[in-house]
Amino acid sequence: MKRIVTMQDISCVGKCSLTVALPVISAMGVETAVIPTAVLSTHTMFQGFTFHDLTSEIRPIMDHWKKEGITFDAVYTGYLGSFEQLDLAAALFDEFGQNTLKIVDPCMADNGKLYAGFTPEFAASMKDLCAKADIICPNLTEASFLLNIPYLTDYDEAYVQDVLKQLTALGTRRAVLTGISLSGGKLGAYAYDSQEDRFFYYETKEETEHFHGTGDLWASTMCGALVRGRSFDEAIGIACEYVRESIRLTLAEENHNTYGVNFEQAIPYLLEQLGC
Ligand code: PXL
Repeated sequence: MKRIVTMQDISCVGKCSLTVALPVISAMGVETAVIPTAVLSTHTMFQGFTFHDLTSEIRPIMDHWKKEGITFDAVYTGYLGSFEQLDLAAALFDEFGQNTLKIVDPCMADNGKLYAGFTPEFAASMKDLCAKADIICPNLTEASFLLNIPYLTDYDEAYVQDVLKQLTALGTRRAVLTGISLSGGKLGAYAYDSQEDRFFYYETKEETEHFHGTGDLWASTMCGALVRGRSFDEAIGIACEYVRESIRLTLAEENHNTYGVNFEQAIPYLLEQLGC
C-alpha cells in the first residue's frame, strides 16, 4: 500500500484540514500518516475557537521517523500557522520528500481575504515552500497573495493562464488554481504544467452554495488520486467531481450544517470515480 504524510492542523469540529485529509485519503486506499500542527476546537471561521500549538512536537516526530527508516510516496502540506511551521514543512520536504510527490496547498485565504491570523509577510514566506513543491493548488485569493497582485473577481481565461505561469515561476513544476469559473453555472480547476508547457481546465456544474473546507477536500482528493496512479488531469477531474457531489449531498439534507460539506456520504461516489 502506498503511504503519504500530510502536515496540517486538526480542527476538532469543522470538517477541514486533517479531519478531511485523513478519512478521504485513507478511503482512497492510501495509508495516511499525519503531522498535526495544532489542535483547534473548530476552524477559524467560528467565533471564540481554542488553539493549542503543537510546533514543538514536529521535529521530534520527524527525527523518530528517520530513526525508524519510514518513507512516504507523497508529502502534502495544508494549513500551516507560523513561520516556524513553514520552516518545518520545508525540512519535511528535504528529509522525506526525495523522489516523492510534494504537494503544497497554501491554505491561508479565500474570497479576497486572508484567514484570521495570517499576514502578507506569511504569504510571502509561503512562496518559498511552494518553490519546493511539485504541485501547488491555491485558490485565486491565495495566488494573489503569493504573487502580490490584486485579487480579481472578474477575470478571463488569458488572465488565469498568466497567473498560472507566474505561479510555476515560483519554482514548482505544476500549479492548479481551484474555484475557477469561466462561464455561468460552471466551476472548476485550471492547471498548468510548466515542464510540458500545457494548460488543462476541468469544469463541472457549480452548486448554488459555497462551503468552507472544500479546498482541503479538493487537495486531499487530488493527492490520493495521484498516489493511486491516476494522471494529473484525471486527478483534477476526480477532485472537482467529488467536491461537487459532496456539496450536492450537503444541500440535499434539510437543516444541513454550514461549516463543512457532506464528504462522508459521497465516499462511495469518490471510489467509483477512482475506479476501485
Ligand atoms: O480549510 C482551511 C483551514 C484549515 N484549518 C483551519 C482553518 C481553515 C480555514 O479557515 O481555519 C484551522
